[in-house]
Amino acid sequence: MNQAVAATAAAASDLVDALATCHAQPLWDRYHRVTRRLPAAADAPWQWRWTDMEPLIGRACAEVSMEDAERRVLLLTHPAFAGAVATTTNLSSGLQTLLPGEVARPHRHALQAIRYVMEGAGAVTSVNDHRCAMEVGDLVLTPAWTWHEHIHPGSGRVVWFDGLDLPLCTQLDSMFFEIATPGAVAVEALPTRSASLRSDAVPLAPDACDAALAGASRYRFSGERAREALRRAPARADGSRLLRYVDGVSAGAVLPTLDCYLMGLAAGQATRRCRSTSNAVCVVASGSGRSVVADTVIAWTANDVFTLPHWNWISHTATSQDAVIFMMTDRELMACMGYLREEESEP
Ligand code: GTQ
Ligand code: FE2
Repeated sequence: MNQAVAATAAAASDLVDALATCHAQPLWDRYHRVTRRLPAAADAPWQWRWTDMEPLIGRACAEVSMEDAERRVLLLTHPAFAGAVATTTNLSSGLQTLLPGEVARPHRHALQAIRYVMEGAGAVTSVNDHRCAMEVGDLVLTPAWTWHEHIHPGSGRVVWFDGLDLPLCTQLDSMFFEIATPGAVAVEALPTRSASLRSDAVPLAPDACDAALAGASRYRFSGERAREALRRAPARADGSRLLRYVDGVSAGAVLPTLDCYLMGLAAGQATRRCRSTSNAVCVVASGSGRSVVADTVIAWTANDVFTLPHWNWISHTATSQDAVIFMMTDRELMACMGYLREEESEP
């Protein structure tokens, strides 16, 4: 190092130290560490196999009573977010189980959540006292600040996938929580912002669309209707069919932070490779297949859960006739923030 360069470096470091005493930093020497060229998801794609989780659900039912649990949920937590409850960026999820006769008491929170039923029937989720029946394939919404309880007057255990925006809500420090007291007043959810409809997805409205009715059907999408609509949806160029669950009033995403889809795959035909700044958690509704997520191959079958972290090239191929995947994404969140970027290429 010549003297002039050394003197400049010493002066720079002196300036850095002087800035530090005032809790300031120079941007110029760290610009490309602060402003990265590309997203780089913290988490690798991950899979929670039903064959691994099912016995643990059985154990939780045997070992944990609803007197001891606000909710009997096995959280699906990715190791890359150690210490935080996150399944992938912005999204958390879990497997919740209710046994016949059990009640998960009413509460409400700022967190926004969806429930997708994986096993059983006969349970009911009350959303602001509107009773939403829960059987396999049903989707139930619990928007921010709506009272919700789960009860199971039927027979056989009911297992469902819980999807929430917990990591985002934590990051924004916007968490509120209350347990219901007698006479608690309900606030109905507002319609979501009407948004960028995917041109290649068929919209599926809730069981009833009239927000003025504000009935259970506003918060529920029956699995039977969804499967029927998926069968009728036109196949895209790669043979897949896509359904988007939409708000009955706005025809936008079901919730401001959670945007849900149902995708049917044609056996043996790889979907067009795509990548997105949005993240997804997938629940295999039926059938089997494999998904390529960057360099990772995930072989999946019914009730497996796996993640599609952002900005990985993704393609899915069914190995059975009836392959259907439920997807919870933060796509609408990213679109509203101005951060949604999506690309497609041939397989
Ligand atoms: O069912 O109300 O997985 O409040 C996490 C938080 C489920 C619920 C979760 C919750 C719930
Ligand atoms: Fe809750």
